[in-house]
Amino acid sequence: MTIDSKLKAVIDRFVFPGALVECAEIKTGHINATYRLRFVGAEGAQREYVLQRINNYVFKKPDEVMQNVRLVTEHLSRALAARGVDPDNRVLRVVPTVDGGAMVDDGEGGFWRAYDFIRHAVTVDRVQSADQFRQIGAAFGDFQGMLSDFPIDRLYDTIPHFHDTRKRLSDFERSVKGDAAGRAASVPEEIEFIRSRGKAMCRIVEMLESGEIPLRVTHNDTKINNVMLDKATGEALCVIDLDTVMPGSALYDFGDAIRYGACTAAEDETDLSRVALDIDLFAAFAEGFISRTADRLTKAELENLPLGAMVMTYENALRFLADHLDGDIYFTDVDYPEHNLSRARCQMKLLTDMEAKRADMDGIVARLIERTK
Ligand code: GN1
Ligand code: MG
Repeated sequence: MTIDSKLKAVIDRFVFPGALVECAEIKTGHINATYRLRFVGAEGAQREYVLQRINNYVFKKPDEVMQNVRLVTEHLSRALAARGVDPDNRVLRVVPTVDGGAMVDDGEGGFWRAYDFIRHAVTVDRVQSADQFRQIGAAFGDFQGMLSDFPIDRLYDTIPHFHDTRKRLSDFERSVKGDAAGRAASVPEEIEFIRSRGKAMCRIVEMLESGEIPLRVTHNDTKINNVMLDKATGEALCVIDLDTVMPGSALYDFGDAIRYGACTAAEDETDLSRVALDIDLFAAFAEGFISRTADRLTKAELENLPLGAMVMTYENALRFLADHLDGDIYFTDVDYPEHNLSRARCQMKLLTDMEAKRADMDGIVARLIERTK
């Protein structure tokens, strides 16, 4: 096994047992660099870990990210234990560093952390069945539920204004004006799409401000591939990717899961005729999610879950388009120059379909709420 000496130096600063026998990069997600490590201990026992370099362009204060992750994982472990469930393999566990920290600073701008590898598990990038998506909905619902008694003021806002739609809009206008990549003139319809819905899509921010809905511990990145599923049974084991855990709204978590998982096409599909909301998948996820949160979320939160799906779809459209205008500086994993534009258009098509299906979504959610009473 050949391994980069800088990477080896980082690995040596964590409390891993035994000898490193494998180190492989896992290509997933837009944001962090990820490696899978395998160690063999004295008695031949194998242990696996995930090592990640935190993207410090996105996360300006990685120590605060890790502080959030530590608090939340500890809370989840206690909540599971209180239910009589062994937290091993069900909650991420942060591997300590040799000096007792949660993160290694490599001195070159890189910040690294490690987790126990979740065993016998897979993730899926596309939903394979309604039943699977119902389970994923239950997993994210449980996540919300178990954290509903977490003292929110102990969490850092690690990416300030992450889902502040109003701020996203003003940043968007700055990108249009700045036109750093000289692309604004080629996308007038897309810019208009964002502008025309701006006011309506700020509704969640308004509800948080007015107190109509409360701040909650939010995962903030509830794509289906952030739930690890048991390889054999398909059962949801563990919610991962906790970097964006911070104060937010339950509507964001519900909404982003729908945006990604209940779409009939990939996030960067260029054939827009293939992009739509799969209403059956919406219903399945909503059923799983609401079954675990009905007694924890307020009436206003539950009733507005469909709005969450629309706002998250809008927000991603806006962010992909802004980044296209900025010259692909945030979503840097572009395979071709218009890649972020394709992603933006796909989200716009999905939102348009959600607008058409709004009454259906509302009806499904109303029936599910009624059923839990
Ligand atoms: C990013 O890296 P990934 O794929 O988990 C982004 C999300 C976006 C998503 C769009 C910290 O998540 O907010 O919705 O891409 N994460 C961050 O695919 O910006
Ligand atoms: Mg992520």
